[in-house]
Amino acid sequence: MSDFFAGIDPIRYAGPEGGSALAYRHYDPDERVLGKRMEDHLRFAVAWWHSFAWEGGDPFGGQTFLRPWHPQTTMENAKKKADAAFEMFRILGQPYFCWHDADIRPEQGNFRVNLSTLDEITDYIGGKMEETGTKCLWGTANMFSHRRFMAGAATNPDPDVFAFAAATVKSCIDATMKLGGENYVLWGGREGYETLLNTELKQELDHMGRFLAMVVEYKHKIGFKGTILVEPKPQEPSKHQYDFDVATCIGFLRKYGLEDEVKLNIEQGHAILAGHSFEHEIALAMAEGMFGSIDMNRNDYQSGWDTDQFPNNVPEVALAYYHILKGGGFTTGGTNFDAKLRRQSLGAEDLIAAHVGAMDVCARGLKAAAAMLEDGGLQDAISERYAGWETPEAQAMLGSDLGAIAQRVLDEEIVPEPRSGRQEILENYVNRFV
Ligand code: XUL
Ligand code: CO
Repeated sequence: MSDFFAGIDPIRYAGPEGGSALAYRHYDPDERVLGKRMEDHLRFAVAWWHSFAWEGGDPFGGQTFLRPWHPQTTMENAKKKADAAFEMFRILGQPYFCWHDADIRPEQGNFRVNLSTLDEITDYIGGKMEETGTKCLWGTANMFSHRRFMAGAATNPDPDVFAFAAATVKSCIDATMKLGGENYVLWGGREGYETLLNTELKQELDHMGRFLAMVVEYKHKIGFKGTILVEPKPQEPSKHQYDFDVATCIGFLRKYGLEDEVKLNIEQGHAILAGHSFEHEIALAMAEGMFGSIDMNRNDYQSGWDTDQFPNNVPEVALAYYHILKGGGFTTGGTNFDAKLRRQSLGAEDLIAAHVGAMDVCARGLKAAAAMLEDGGLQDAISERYAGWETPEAQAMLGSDLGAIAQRVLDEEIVPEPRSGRQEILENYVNRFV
């Protein structure tokens, strides 16, 4: 037991008018949305790194949070941190959590020690999962914080770092499988480069492709049933990251023959950094059959960096879930709050309130998305806009050639008539639901 959250009762659904600051107003796990429980649609996960490991630093100053499990350099404190985590999971009642190896055990620098501490802490966490029923959505390896990874992991010019990274990922897939994880994520924070002056770009891409293929081979070898996910991000910490956005990742996966094996974990803030909207990234991954999971957060639109704030914009979230529902919803994926407090938000109550608010925003977004889908107005407008393609002549054109098409334009004196895209009307329509 941890007393970090002492005095905070489990959060209950109190309805939209609920009085207390710490109550769900929209997230009711058992409420049915499109015939399925809300909890089963959203599949919320808490991120161990931001909620428990992050100490409140920024580029101009260090730690602001003084947690009872700091410093995070001993196994004793790793266990205290796990106690606090499971106490928070009990209060929130969310079904899942996600972790990096470096979040859950101290980093002691030597692979043999890292292996045994990971084993010890996953025994400890596994016991708590059994007691409480909280599950692991995904695990991952942190291959971007330690100085050994400063020039990348799979893309490092030093083969010893490639080897260390491969050993680390093997241990983290093993640990994810041990904890019943439903996915395994690779985010290549330093898989990229700072300057071409010292970088062999093609070789690095080939190494990254081979590394990912080895991950897939290993997953099959040990019978891990979870989904392998890669997480796009354009930059930060690297100046250029190879997994820039969904489109880049899809091209990469196809080049290395991994398109049927690997799916995407899409983060709102990363989409914004890449110059896209969240729903664009989701819709593109859905269209290509590579949608896996989401990291839900938001970026500050003025800062231009990855601020990882908790989501609070219902219209944006509604459009994201609209595309998720339209594509059939999550299978092994879920909604992971890859989001951290502001560094002045010191209290245990701040941490709980951040998650409660975020879960409510997602629940409102989901309900709005479901209502739009049921109403069908957006789909009707799209079907109408593309209706011309249902004619036999239009379909035949796709199997034709430029010469024949040109002849038809001459023969039939085709003069296209521009039509309204009705954007404002559709924006007004969406606003009726959010
Ligand atoms: C970093 C980020 C990571 C990944 C997991 O921007 O999103 O936390 O989600 O490594
Ligand atoms: Co993320």
